[in-house]
Amino acid sequence: MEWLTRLMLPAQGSVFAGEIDTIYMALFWLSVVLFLGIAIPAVYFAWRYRYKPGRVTPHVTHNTVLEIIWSVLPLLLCVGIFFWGLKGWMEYAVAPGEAMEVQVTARKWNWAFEYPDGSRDAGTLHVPVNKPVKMIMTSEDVIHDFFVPDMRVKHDIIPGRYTEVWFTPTVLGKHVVTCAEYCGKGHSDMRATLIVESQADFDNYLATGGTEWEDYKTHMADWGKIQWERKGCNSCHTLDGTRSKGPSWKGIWHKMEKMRDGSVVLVDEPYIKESENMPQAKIVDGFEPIMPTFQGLIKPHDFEGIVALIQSLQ
Ligand code: HEC
Ligand SMILES: [Cu+2]
Repeated sequence: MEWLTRLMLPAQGSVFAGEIDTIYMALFWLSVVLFLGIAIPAVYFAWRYRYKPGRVTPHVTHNTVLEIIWSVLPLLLCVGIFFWGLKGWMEYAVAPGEAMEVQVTARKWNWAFEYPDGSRDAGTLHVPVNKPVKMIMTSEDVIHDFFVPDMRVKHDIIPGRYTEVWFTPTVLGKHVVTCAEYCGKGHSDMRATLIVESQADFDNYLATGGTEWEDYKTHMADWGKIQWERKGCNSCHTLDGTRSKGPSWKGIWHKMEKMRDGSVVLVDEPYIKESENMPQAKIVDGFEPIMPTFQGLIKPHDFEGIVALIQSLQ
């Protein structure tokens, strides 16, 4: 009957997909048996006891044995199904502690994902294979619903509140994420792609903040510009030579920069690194020592991008 399961249900992409399918198919077969067990006798009896002139229906009031059977059996069945479902629900209600947390923001009509390291993406959700992931979800407008059929997870997302869902993906490749709560005109377009990949690919993905690795290597300066905006360097540094609260980055690469104390420093990678981590160590002549430290806030690849950006501004 495995083929029928495959015909009726989407691919099994997570650890608990198999278990959910088992209970689903069990309920399906139970329904088939009950349906046939009721419908066939009903049709048969309608024919067998059809109207015939002169036939008198005997007067039957009740049948205690039969009534007990048809009350107690369904009761036991329902209680059994309840506890079977409850067991699964308990297992999947709470994510394991080591699960990676992804912040999901749903809005009319797209999805935004944010990873523990601050990387963000819209429309694609990357997760490493065989590791539990936990979605912490909220909505910016109306009620949406995070539904990944292959993972057998589906959960409402409510504005002003956080809801959670977790799963452990087991199948590499692309899976569909869709909204399962009618949320207006664009509801049917509200889709995203879940990409399950190896830990190494996932690490690369995070390292490049959502761009392809090859892409990133050739567009490092673009990545630097994104960091310049995201990390707030743009509030004090311009890229076009205009003086702001800090020196513009245009033309500073490999320049001999004059410091407040009269010394002269070559603007190279170590100097940029020092400016980022210990901005007070050397103060550029003519500027105030107001730059905050970014120690620990700029990942190595973000730094590479910033350096590439500064190099590109000749
Ligand atoms: C609050 C304003 C402010 C922000 C935000 C800021 N800086 Fe600065 N930065 C300055 C000032 C002022 C100077 C010059 C004085 C000094 O050397 O500390 C400076 C100097 C520098 C220098 C040396 C420039 C030169 O011409 O020698 C580098 C490199 C630099 N900042 C990088 C960054 C990076 C990277 C970021 C963002 C991650 C950043 N800054 C964010 C104010 C800021
Ligand atoms: Cu929606």
